[in-house]
Amino acid sequence: MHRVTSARTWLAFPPLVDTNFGSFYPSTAVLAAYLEAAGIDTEQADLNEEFAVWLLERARHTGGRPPEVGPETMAGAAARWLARSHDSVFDGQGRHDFGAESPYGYLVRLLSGPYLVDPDESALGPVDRGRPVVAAYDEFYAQAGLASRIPEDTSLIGISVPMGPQLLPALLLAEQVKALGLTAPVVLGGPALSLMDTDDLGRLLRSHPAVDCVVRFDGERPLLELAEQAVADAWDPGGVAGVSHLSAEGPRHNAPGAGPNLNTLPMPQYPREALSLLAAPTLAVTQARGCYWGKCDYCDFIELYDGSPPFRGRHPGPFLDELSDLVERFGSSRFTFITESIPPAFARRVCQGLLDRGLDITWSSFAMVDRRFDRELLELMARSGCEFLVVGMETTITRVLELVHKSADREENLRFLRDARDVGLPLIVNLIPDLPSTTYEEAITALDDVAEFADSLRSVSVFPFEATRSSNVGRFPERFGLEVSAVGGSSGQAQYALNHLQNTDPAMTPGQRAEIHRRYRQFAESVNSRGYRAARPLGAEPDDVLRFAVEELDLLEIDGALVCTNMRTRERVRVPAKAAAILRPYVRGSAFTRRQLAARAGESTADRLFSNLLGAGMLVEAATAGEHDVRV
Ligand code: B12
Ligand code: SF4
Repeated sequence: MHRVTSARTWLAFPPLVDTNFGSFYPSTAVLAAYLEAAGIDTEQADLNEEFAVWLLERARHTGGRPPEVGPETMAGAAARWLARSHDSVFDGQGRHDFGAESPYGYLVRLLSGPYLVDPDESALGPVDRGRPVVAAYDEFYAQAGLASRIPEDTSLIGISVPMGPQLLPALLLAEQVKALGLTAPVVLGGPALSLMDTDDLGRLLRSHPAVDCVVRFDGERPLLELAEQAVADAWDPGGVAGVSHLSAEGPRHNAPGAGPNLNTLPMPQYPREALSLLAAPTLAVTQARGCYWGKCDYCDFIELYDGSPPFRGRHPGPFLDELSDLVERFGSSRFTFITESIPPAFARRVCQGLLDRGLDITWSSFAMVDRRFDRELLELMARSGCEFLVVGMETTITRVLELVHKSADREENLRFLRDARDVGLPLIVNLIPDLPSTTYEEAITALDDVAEFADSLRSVSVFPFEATRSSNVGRFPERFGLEVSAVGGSSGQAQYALNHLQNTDPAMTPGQRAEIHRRYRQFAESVNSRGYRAARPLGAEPDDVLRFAVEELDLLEIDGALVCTNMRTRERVRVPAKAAAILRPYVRGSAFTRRQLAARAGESTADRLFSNLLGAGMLVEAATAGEHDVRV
């Protein structure tokens, strides 16, 4: 086979990371910078963002009924509504407003739900072409115009797979690229592959010949070496540290070498054209690889850097320089720090540096509860633009925290919550209701503890416990009171079923666990929905003039019943057929009063309908009865 010999690498970020819509994930930018510094041209393709746009177009072209989306689901409502309100997720300049801060961005994420595939065992075998989701991805790639976008003289194609749900689309992309007749080797890398068991990786390589090799852990050095081999027409992945490939004898997994010193890395090369399409991207700046604590037994984050020291941090100076550079070059103002948990000493110096340089940005970061985040430092962080910290608190039960080797105990956790509240530093608190050995009573106590601070939290995320095979808990389940079993629930939280260890935890009965999950979720929902629940219109008087909030509503008729979804407040009500018939004259936006409704339906029915619709945010005030009519 004749190989091309130009020094050009094409790097792609495939779907599906819906939570990254509207932003640019940094892996390709970081790798491109490293290759470019060594004289290798690179091109980057954010196919994940393109997939979001494709979904929106598909919703439009199918009249809001894409074939994979059930019409009664929230995704179905999102498809119908976005098909007619397409502009709501673009800004005045046509840039994507899909991110977490956009009021309707969540609808694009909802729309992508049916395409999210959590890879299980079946991902290791050949692709099942009968699956509708496979056909959808094939269709997406077909219209993406890969043939004209990947230069013919490309010497290497890299596909970045940080998250589990990207695995299937990445494998399909590899096949598509090979089907174009390109001879460039296809290399996959990213955390989803680094965390994969090597036996599984071997099976994957055997059944996916379109993948020439996989890079595990830090990508810079192995990718450069592979790219240089490809350019020199001397392809030999077996000679590169950190690479898994299929040799004549079967799958081979080379031990990884040490990753680069983060202080010597060039600045990430974010592609200007891709960023110019985004209304308010959050850019990522590397703070560290590895965690300065690194002891929590259920944690996978610390498993990502085999071959390297457990913690590599950056100096505050170059970190601040990178922030200044990104502000200057792209006008960016929102950043996320890439770190498992920001070290307090680093935070102090960077926050002071931000204030000294007058850098007007907002930033967010993972952090762990550490007594060195005292009230004064938390206040400095808030002042320097910290939009929020994501804190993996998990629980407040000291016994359990000690068992899994978390750093803080109950008192420290509560102190942290109190100080953050008092200085106005918003927190996103992650909770795991059922860390190994947690009893029902303990789970309730922890919930009560955190609920005390509900008003001051930005949001709460609940992650039912999931033992991953690549963590200490997965390797030594008996130390944590877990019984390995053939069956056992997977919450889907890791979104990577392949890495799930089936187990049962006898500390709670299945019924208790379900009840605990329900209570935690209810708590999280009550905190998280505060921001978007509308203030209710009054409508208390019989002659108050109201109408359906048609601009915000999706209405679906099923056998005469009406399913109303408010796309802004995310609320949904099902109006039975009889009541729907009474409301029919008004569902297109005509104004009406309770008195008018009572005349048609009787006092008590009108009262009930009114309070249900008002309670669920389906009605708004209108100017005058009968004069307002908005097209649905
Ligand atoms: C920040 C973050 C996010 C952010 C990303 C925002 C951003 N950065 O722009 C958001 C919020 C989107 C996110 C979402 C999720 N995340 Co996340 N995230 C992270 C985190 C903490 C950092 C990611 C990052 O920016 N890294 C910096 C880049 C430069 O590093 P990198 O991607 O690892 O790339 C390096 C190497 O992997 C390699 N490499 C990468 N690509 C390629 C390609 C080639 C060809 C080669 C050779 C090498 C290579 O080289 C790079 C340089 O060394 C990681 C943990 C971590 N420390 O990496 C988890 C992590 C990636 N996330 C994880 C998970 C589970 C999720 C979610 C699924 C969680 C959930 N249940 O909702 C969701 C995704 C859901 C979805 N479908 O949308 C897991 C993935 C595990 C797995 N097997 O799937 C990780 C590893 C954390 C963990 N251990 O649990 N996440
Ligand atoms: S603090 Fe967070 S990242 Fe660090 S070891 Fe614990 S869970 Fe993992």
